[in-house]
Amino acid sequence: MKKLAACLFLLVLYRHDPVTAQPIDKKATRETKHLYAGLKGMLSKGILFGHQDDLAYGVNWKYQPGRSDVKEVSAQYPAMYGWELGGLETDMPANLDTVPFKKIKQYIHDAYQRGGVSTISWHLNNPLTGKSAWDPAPAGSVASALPGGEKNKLYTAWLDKIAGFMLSLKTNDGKYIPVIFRPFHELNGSWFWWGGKNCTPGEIKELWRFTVGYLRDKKNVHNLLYAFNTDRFSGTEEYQERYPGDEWVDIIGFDIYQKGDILANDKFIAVLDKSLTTLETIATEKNKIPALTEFGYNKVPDSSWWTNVFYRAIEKHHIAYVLAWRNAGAKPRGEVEYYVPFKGQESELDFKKFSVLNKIFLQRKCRQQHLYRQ
Ligand code: BMA
Repeated sequence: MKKLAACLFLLVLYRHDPVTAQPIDKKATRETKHLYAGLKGMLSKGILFGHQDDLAYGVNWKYQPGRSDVKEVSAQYPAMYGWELGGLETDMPANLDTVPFKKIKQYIHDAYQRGGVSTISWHLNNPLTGKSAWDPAPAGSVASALPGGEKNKLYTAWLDKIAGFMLSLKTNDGKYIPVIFRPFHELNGSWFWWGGKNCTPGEIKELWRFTVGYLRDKKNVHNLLYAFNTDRFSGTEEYQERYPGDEWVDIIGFDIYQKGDILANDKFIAVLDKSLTTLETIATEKNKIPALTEFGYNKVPDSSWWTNVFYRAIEKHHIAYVLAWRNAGAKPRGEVEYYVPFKGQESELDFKKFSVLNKIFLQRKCRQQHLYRQ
């Protein structure tokens, strides 16, 4: 009996030991393996705070070296950065949000130099129609990209470009910079061609496996961790319906946005809290790293949202990171979009308070974690 207890104890220890934890890519570079272990280690330490496109632009500015809306309100850069590759597949010089890929490479380099982490999404075009990621019609788009499908050759050529980009992420001394790749996000919703009712769960699982297998085993890309994520979900069953399998995923997460007026705060806290609990249960069972892969409340119209709403929902949870979506500011069609405050925004002071909470890690505390080496 004692022996059995000892064995069980060792098993639990092994499963949660960040050093022995391994990414799905057995040939992952040393730094990538360390990053995986480091992110796993975060689960018992705190939560890395991230922001999409943080170094590229903010509300009322674009491409001004050194700037960051997060830094301007909290006196430090975020710990994580989100970047987007939509448009790379069609040889555009800039992504669908007009950020040049050359600049993105530089930003990823800068982030790495300061010990920060980059995560990359990909709003890739529909390979069947040639239109945007938001073009779900006709059904069959996912099937067309699979081996044997009429667009598999095209899709594979797109993956060659993704592989080329990932392999171009190098330090000055030639080491590959590890990044988290988060393709086919929000895949339980029906707004993207790869999601919801636009394909069968079997098809998207197959496309996921093909994608990972191709990048890792055919193109020898070994500086990636793979993040799987849904949008809001009703429970374990919905979450796992399109999950491609434990040997294909490193990080699991979901995206969630608060909508409507601040009277809905309590509802948002309850939903986020409950979803995180479900996510953590699945992550423990599967030995994966849980994270909040995208979140936000557009224009943050509540002066105490960070400490009073967002933090209250996440504080008791063990997730590696949270990524706030982009500060696009005024967009071409006139809408305004931002998810972290900028100087003078009404939640600025509260964000400052949030940024120094024990459990929240921005640049300074993140750097001390030495996520790429031990
Ligand atoms: C959406 C919006 C769009 C953007 C897209 C990809 O949520 O922010 O403006 O083009 O993400 O980054």
